[in-house]
Amino acid sequence: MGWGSRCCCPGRLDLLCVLALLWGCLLPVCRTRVYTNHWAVKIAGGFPEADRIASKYGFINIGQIGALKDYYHFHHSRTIKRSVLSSRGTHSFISMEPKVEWIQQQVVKKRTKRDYDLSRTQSTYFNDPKWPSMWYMHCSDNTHPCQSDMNIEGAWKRGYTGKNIVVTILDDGIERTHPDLMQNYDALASCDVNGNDLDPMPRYDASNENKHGTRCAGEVAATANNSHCTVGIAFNAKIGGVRMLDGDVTDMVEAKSVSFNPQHVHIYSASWGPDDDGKTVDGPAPLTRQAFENGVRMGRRGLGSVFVWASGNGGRSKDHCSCDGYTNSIYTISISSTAESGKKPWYLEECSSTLATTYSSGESYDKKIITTDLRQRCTDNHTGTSASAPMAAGIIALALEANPFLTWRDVQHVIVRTSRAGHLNANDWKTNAAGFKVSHLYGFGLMDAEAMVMEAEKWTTVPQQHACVESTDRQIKTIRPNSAIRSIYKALGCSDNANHYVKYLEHVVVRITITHPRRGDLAIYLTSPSGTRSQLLANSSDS
Ligand SMILES: *[C@@H]1O[C@H](CO)[C@@H](O)[C@H](O)[C@H]1NC(C)=O
Ligand SMILES: *[C@@H]1O[C@H](CO)[C@@H](O)[C@H](O)[C@H]1NC(C)=O
Ligand SMILES: *[C@@H]1O[C@H](CO)[C@@H](O)[C@H](O)[C@H]1NC(C)=O
Ligand SMILES: [Ca+2]
Ligand SMILES: [Ca+2]
Repeated sequence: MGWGSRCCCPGRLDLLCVLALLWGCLLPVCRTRVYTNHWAVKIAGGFPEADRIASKYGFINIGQIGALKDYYHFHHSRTIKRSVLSSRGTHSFISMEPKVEWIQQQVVKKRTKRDYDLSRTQSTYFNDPKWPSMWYMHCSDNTHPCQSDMNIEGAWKRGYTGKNIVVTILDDGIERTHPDLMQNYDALASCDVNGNDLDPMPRYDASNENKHGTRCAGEVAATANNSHCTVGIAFNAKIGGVRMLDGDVTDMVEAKSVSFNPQHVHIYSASWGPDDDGKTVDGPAPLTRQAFENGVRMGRRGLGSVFVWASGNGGRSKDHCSCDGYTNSIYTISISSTAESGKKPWYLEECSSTLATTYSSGESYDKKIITTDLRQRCTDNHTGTSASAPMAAGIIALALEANPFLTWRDVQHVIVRTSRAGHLNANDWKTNAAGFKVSHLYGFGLMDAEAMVMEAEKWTTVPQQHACVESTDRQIKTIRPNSAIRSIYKALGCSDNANHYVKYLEHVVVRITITHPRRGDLAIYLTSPSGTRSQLLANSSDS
């Protein structure tokens, strides 16, 4: 079964495991497909040719899909909007057109926002009313200090506040008229994929369902010292929003979003993903996979787009973030959360692809995240890994201001070198052969903004990436109940290649196909030559 495919016969799991000096995994899902009346089509020959073919078969050509050349978004208004059957009318003969290289009717993907419902003195003087209570920005001077500081003020004091850095939030919109956002709002970093226009304003309803993007945006770039609301971590950065979660999420919608204006946007922050239910295995389908690859290769004039991702909120369902192909990708920076106390939050998902951690909510008595809210308000109860990813995006913006020439891989290296275990509570901290402390809960630890800007200032770009690809004999092996297969595969690190053997390991991507009815019965480990053991998939008794 193909990896992008979401249909699922009982019992077949496809694993694609990724590890970034660390590790992770994914697999697809058992669910009925729901087809939309949108198609992604690849047509060579430019826009006029695409238009001609669209009208010949009764489609409307909505335009190129994000930055993907030759890929177009076609709409067919006479097809029903959501159907469990793929469309079969005369329009389906379009696939026979010689110029049509590839076509795919878009299916609805379930994507869940990563917050959850909840019903001092300081050294920098800002007149914003919420500043004194923004504990994670100046935690060392609180009456109840958190014991590790992300040193954001330290980065500010070195002159970095996000100037000339552009961040966009891929979510349910951004309230661009919010008094704390309008000054830094960047229309060029914003669009509305759901409404197919340029205005990312959220849709308002009684329950404020679409508050999530506006909350994330304020964490990054709320204006400082304007007597209003809060202070963003990169309060002089430009901030935009891509409205893409308020509608059917398809591969095409995701691809348009992650490839939106890649020569202008530097950092994309996403706090959503597949269901965190402990059973799902899902990840980017072909267009989005290609959009990620194009982003790191060509975005930011070849330095690579920076994609920051929330690691997931499925802790209570024993979800494992390796089963989420977005957080798990080597192209994304996957961010976990810790509570004020340094304790593991109840929603935290463990896995080896997590790179680092920022503060967020914890138990009900722990402080939460303070940020801008829908309807020009502020909130002091933003929560979950949703709150952690934008915080990381803001810190990365400070580092990119300190050194705008960091590549997407440099950014990951700088994070690994500067994050700290601090007081973060986990029973699996270990020091790997490269000398870094690492945990499946927190990656390389709590991010440190001041250390990051200092490291960025003096950073030399890492050497070119080399890929060493090895495969097994594809022999079928059976796992007997309550037993393990040891040493399924022993990698050689391309040791037979004099030029390209592995000297320094950056990422590992593991693809495994397993047929089994229940994800929770399985555990997969990867052990490094020096003995660092990474769990690629955790077994659990209840999923
Ligand atoms: C969360 O914050 C908002 C805005 O401040 C407030 O209206 C809401 O009542 C708060 N919810 C809880 C559960 O505290
Ligand atoms: C904020 O504005 C006040 C005036 O309202 C000023 O005294 C203070 O120095 C400013 N703070 C910073 C950090 O610029
Ligand atoms: C995972 O499997 C191991 C070995 O069978 C077992 O000891 C452990 O309790 C399991 N963990 C969970 C969470 O079920
Ligand atoms: Ca403010
Ligand atoms: Ca998850």
